[in-house]
Amino acid sequence: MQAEKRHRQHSDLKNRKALSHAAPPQSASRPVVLCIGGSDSSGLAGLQMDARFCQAMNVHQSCVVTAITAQNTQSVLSSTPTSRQDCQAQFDAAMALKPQAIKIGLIASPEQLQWLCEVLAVTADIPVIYDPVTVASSGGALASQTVADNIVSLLPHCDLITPNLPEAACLSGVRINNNDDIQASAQWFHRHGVDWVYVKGGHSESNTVRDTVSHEHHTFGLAQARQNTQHLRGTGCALATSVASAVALGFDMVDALVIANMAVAEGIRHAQAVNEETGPISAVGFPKHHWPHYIELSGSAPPKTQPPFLACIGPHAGIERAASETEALGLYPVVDSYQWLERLLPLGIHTIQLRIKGLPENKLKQEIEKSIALARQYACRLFINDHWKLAIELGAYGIHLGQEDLDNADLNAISQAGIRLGISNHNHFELVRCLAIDPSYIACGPVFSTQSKEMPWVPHGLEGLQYWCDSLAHSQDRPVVAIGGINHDNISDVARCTCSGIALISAITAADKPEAAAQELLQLIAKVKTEPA
Ligand code: 3NM
Repeated sequence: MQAEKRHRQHSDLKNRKALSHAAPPQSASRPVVLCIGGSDSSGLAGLQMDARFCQAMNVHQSCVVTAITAQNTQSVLSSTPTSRQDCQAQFDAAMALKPQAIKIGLIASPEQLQWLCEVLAVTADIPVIYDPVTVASSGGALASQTVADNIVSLLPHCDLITPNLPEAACLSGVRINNNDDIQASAQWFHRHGVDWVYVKGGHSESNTVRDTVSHEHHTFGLAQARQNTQHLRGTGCALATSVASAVALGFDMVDALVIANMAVAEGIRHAQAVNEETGPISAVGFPKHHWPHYIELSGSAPPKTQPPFLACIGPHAGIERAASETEALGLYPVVDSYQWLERLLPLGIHTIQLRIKGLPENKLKQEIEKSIALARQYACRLFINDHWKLAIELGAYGIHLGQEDLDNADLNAISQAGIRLGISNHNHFELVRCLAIDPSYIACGPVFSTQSKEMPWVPHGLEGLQYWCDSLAHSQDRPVVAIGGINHDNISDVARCTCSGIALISAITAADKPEAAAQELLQLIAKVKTEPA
C-alpha cells in the first residue's frame, strides 16, 4: 500500500537559503547524522564507510544496524537482518542525539521496510536521504526482492533518493539507454513522492561520469572525468552520507548535492587498494577541489556554448597599466553614480563597478557613457552592473551580473563583444553554474554581514573566503573577488585571504570622508602585500 505523502515540517529545503552556508561552517558543536544500514565486515561499504565520511565531513554519526553482513572484496558471504525490536531500540537511542539528517542504506527485510515507514512518519521534520542499496558492488544480493517490490511505501518519506543507473532502472521499471530515460526514471520517483532524485552515472560506459539531479521542473547534470581506478567500493554510501552530512551542517539540498559530488570525486582520486585487493573510496575531508561540470538539462538556463570571456588580470587584462598593477583587481568600490567615479578614480583605483538602480533609460545611458569615458581615461576596469544591453552598446570594459540576472542576459553577445564578465556567487550550486560559464572573475560573498543589500545567506567569514580562494586557486585567470561587509577594520584580514579583488560599498560611500577612507583602504591592502608570505 502506498503511504500518504509525508508532511514536511521542514518545508521545502530549497527555500532554506537563510540557513545555507557557502563554505564549511566552523562550529564548536558537531551536528549528527543518523545512518540506518548494514554493517559490512570488510569495511569497504555500509555503515563503516558512512562513519568515515561523517568524520571527514565533521559531523557525528549515530546508527541503526539493519543487517550483519559477512563480506570480502569478492562477494557477500552472508547477510543477517536485525529484528524490528533491535532496530527500534537502536533508533530510540540514536534519536536522543537529535540527528539533523537521516541517511538510509540497506533495508534488509520487509519487516524493516514497514518499521521504517512507521518511524519516519513521526520524524517528518528530519530530512531523509535514501541510497536504495539492493546489491553490493561485488555483485552479492543484500536486500530481498520483496523489499524492492514494496519500496514505493518508503518513497514519500524520503527527501532525496540516490540510485545508480541499474537501481534507477530496476526500481522505476524504466529501461535506461539514454539521458531521456534517466529523466523518465526520475519522474517515476517524483510521482511516488520524492522531491529530489540524484541518479549516479558511474555505471555508464562513458569516459565522463554524468550524474543527473532532478527536482520539480529543474534537471541538471554534474559531470566529472572518469578516473582510472578499480578502487570504487563504497562510493554510493559515500555520496549519500556526504549529502546527509552537508544537510546536517546547514547547507541547502542543492548545495549538498554539489558538495557530495565533489567529495566522491576527491575520494576516488585518493582511493587505494587494501592489501593489493580492490579497495574503497577514501574519505578525505570537506571537499575543496574536483568541481563538477554543470550541464543544464531543463528550464531557463544561460547558454553554455559562448566563447570564453577575456581575462581581467594579468597581461591580457586589456588595460594600459604597469604589469604589477594588473596582477590583481585590488580595491574594488561599487558605486551608484558617475560622480563617484570622478571622486575616486584620481586616487589610483584600478577596478570599479557602476551599480545604478531605478534611473530612467535616457539618464542611465548618459551616466554609463560618461563613466566609460572617464574610466578609460584613468585606465580603470569599469564593470557595469546588470545593464548588459547598454554596456554592449556603449562598449564597456566589463559587466557584472548577479545570479538572478544570468538567465536573462545574452552571455554569448557579451562574450562576442569582447566584454569581460564578473558573476556574484553565494554557495556551491551558484558557483558550479558559474564555473560552466567561465567568467572573467568570480565574486564570493557575503564575507561579513552587510546592510547594503538584502542577504539571505549566512556570512562566510574569513574561513569561508579562504575556502573559495583555495578552491578556485588552480585557475589563475579567474580571480576571486570578496564582497560583503568589508571595512577598514577587517580589510587587512580579507587581503590576506589571497583574493584578487576586494569589493565594497558602504566603507567608502557611507564614510564621513570617502576619499580619505578610500586612500586608507588602498594603503591597508598595499601594506598586506609587503608582509612576508
Ligand atoms: N553583493 P557593503 S554583498 C552588492 O554577497 C553586494 O553578493 C553582495 O556592500 C554579495 O560593502 C553586497 O556595504 C553589498 O557591505 C556590499
